[in-house]
Amino acid sequence: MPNADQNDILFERARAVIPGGVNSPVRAFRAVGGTPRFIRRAEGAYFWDANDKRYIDYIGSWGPMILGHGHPAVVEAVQKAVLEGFSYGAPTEREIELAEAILALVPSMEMVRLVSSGTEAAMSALRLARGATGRKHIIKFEGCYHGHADALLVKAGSGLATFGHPTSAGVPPEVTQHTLVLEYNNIAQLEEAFALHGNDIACLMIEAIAGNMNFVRATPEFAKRCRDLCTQHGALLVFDEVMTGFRVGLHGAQGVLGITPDLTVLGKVIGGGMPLAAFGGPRAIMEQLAPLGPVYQAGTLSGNPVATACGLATLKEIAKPGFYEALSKKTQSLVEGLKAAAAAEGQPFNADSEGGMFGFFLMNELPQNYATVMTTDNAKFNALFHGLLDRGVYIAPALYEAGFVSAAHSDEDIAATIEAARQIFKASQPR
Ligand code: KE4
Repeated sequence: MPNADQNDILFERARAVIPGGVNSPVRAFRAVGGTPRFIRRAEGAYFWDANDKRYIDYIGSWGPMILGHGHPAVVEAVQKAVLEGFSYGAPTEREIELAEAILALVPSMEMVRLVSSGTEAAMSALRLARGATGRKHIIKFEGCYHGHADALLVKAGSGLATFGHPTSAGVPPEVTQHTLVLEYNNIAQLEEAFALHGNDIACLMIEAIAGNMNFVRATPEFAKRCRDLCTQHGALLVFDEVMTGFRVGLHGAQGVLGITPDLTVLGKVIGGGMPLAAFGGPRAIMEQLAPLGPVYQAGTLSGNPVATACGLATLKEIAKPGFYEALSKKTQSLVEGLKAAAAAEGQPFNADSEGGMFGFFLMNELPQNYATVMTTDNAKFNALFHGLLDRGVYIAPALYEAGFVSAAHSDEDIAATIEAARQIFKASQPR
């Protein structure tokens, strides 16, 4: 009897006690099929599954592991922190240090509140925007994901005047009735929405480089219109940088685009792999938050001393001179290599990257919106995903997810990835 696949065994056990066998849906491989890999350990650019098979990791915990797994300075900081205590439920100096470090790197923020997940940060920023403006309506874009707070689990209504409908059971339509869902990069729609509802809009929330539809950039014109229309109508511009913050560059997507949002939502990298996220902005807005102001927000583990130690140690490393130049160069070499491999085999393919974040599409264009991304041939993507997985390369198990390169990925890892993809492109040649 060949060695039983330990991932199958664990998956069966997991499904008996955890819905779908996972604690976050995308991990279940339902979009790509097959058995999720149960990871036993990780180091640098790699992790090993339950069969002790090694993979080059392009998930990086969906963004946080920008230094790679187990960076010595981060491990040391966490080990020291846990010996001082896991959690106090009282303020600590380290929370001040992390807040100061974030504010030094995100000039649009004068104050920041630490929380434990991107969902919590986006949800809180939304409540703050509504509280600070006294308005109810919000704008989001199809293809952007801001966590699973009820008001943000919305799909587009039938037209501009109509508001969104819930994308999830358990979300009453009353909760999403104030959420307008527009097409990403569609300036005409944006202008119409503000013309119709401008004075009732509390905020516009956007991923300025959208990693939840793989990798779609807001055009500079679109991003500027979002900024200008929010200013003109007194709505707050909220950049959800949970994924792009400290990932696409030291100053995030707002640094790449040169746009100053009113509020910024952060997560992933700032926690270095521990549960930590944040939201922040100008003092006048942030001081609307409890305990100073009327907008309530709280959290047992907010600013957790171990998570803040992990985040601080991570930020210290990425703030070092040359970090992003080296990371960007490595990511670009991956993207250019994949494009060349696909072209050599006559496969429709395009890709883009910024800093340590990349995306690719099995089409020759770079999509500008969600509808175009979703025209991807699922079967072709799944074949590529599993072909890479079999060759020890782990990319996102869904075509609408971005990829992440860490400082630990070597040139050899990049070359091996490109070669693996070339073999798959070649094999999928029409005979
Ligand atoms: P969390 O609640 O998962 O920490 O963050 C929610 C969130 C908010 N905003 C953006 C732009 C995000 O990308 C996310 C979470 N990203 C997904 C990956 N696309 C996390 C992976 C998962 O859901 O398991």
